[in-house]
Amino acid sequence: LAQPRTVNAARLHASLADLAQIGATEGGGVTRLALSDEDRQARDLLCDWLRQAGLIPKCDDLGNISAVRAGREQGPPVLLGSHIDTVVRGGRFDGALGVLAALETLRTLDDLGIETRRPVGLVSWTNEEGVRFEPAMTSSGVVAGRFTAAYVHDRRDRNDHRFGDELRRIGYLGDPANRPSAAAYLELHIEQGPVLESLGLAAGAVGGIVGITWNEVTITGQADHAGPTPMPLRRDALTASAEIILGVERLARERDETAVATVGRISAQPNVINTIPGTVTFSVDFRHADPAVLEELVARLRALVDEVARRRSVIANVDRFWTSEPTPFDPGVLGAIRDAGAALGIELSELWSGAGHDAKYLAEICPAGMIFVRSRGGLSHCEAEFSDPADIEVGANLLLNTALALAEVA
Ligand code: HGY
Ligand code: MN
Ligand code: MN
Repeated sequence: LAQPRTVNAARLHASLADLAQIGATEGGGVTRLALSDEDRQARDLLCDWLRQAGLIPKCDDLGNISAVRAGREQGPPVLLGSHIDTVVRGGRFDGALGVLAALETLRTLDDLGIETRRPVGLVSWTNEEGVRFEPAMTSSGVVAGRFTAAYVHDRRDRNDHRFGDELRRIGYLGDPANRPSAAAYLELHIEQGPVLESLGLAAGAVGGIVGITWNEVTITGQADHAGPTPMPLRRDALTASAEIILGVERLARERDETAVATVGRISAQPNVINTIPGTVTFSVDFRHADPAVLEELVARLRALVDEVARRRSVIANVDRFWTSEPTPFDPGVLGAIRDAGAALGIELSELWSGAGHDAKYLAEICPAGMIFVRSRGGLSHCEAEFSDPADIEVGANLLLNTALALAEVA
């Protein structure tokens, strides 16, 4: 890079603050679930910003919104993006930072009158979080050919609303012809973990994403009266689940210091004070960088469930419904990020992501990479999620200059 360029940080911070108003929670976070009214408002705002930047937003059949700034040559763009959907009472930076830093990159290219050889594009992926509609990263997954649009459109939320119907309801059921293409993909994201803070670094180059597998466990016992039913006669689905859940935690703790297991979602039926729970459903999220360990954790889960079910005379089912294999990112993109760091005088560490990202699926169809920005306290998926404005500026400048290198600035 001749000389590194820099973003208009004030404009980026203003856009982050504006977007964070949509779905703002009283604790200073954001709830903006995929295909909700808040998601629609955020999409409308993003499309307005894209038009104000002289771009034409396009929407595909999964609701992915993209826009491309022309390069000297035709062809697939260097695609920059992330997601604007959030978890429940999540933070204002998870996803939003990557989409708005991509927007800031496009705005800055115009401010500086820069012409690139390749087009540079922005994308906002629908339903990265997979919270309202499980699993996660469904819409980048369709573009990468890992899910069909029909499978994703048929996913249902807890109120039995169908993904495809909700997409139409908010007015963002677009055309398959508008699915974004990419010559390369780059995503700026908050780390959502403690590593950069422990190293005292503002940003990092991401080497890859760990493997993730999502399971749903269903335990069926016998609903019964809380009073007249003696303890030895009970087939309590919730106490059986409780034993399994503590076993799941033990599985990860005893495996090694990087294995993680989370039971994040649970529902007990009929969920009333004086009835022994008859049916309990809960999620089990395993993550590890080694695919063999992921398989071992699932095998141990199945053995644990079978043992508890037999001993407690309940019926158990484990449905392993999503697996995202460990994904190393492209060495060429990683090198471009490091070069941008050197040109900007920014010390970078290389680290892997424990969180899933759409970049995982893009890595299956083009050279892909990610840049991380430090998270205060390593916190994320909570209202306390925070990244320092100075760190955000560092991340956005890294994104801008890496994108320029990948797009071959004139
Ligand atoms: O689950 C994840 O890691 C991501 O936040 N969807
Ligand atoms: Mn995210
Ligand atoms: Mn997230």
